[in-house]
Amino acid sequence: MAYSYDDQNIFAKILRGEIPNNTVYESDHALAFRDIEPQAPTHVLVIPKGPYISFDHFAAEASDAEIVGYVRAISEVCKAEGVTLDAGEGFRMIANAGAHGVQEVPHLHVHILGGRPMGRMVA
Ligand code: IU
Repeated sequence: MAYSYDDQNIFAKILRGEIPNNTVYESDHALAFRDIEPQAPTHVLVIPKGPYISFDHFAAEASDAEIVGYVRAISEVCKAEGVTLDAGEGFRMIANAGAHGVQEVPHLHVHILGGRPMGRMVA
């Protein structure tokens, strides 16, 4: 199925500054903010600034600079939240995609969850 990016999605509005958010990190290529319904002591969403719906879309279409910037942003968030293996107890990263992935907001976002042991992954 062909995709088309909806620039009225809530994260696009956040990126344009039309809706406030609780930013924890920002760079040229990425923005990270706290999830409004946190599922763990640390629950941060990391989004690329470009118009990408899902991780596969991003991985196929983004420039090398965008990809490196996004991955580094995830690293910086994990460090700032104290959940890295070096400074903390680890974390879970989730990127839901599409209907079967139960993706609510159609702009790529990685969930960084930490601060407590997660449950075993089940589908
Ligand atoms: P999902 O991976 O698309 O299912 O998750 C969307 C997340 O976005 C979910 O955890 C919401 O709580 C979160 N969220 C948010 O942080 N701010 C918002 O304005 C909206 C959703 I709408």
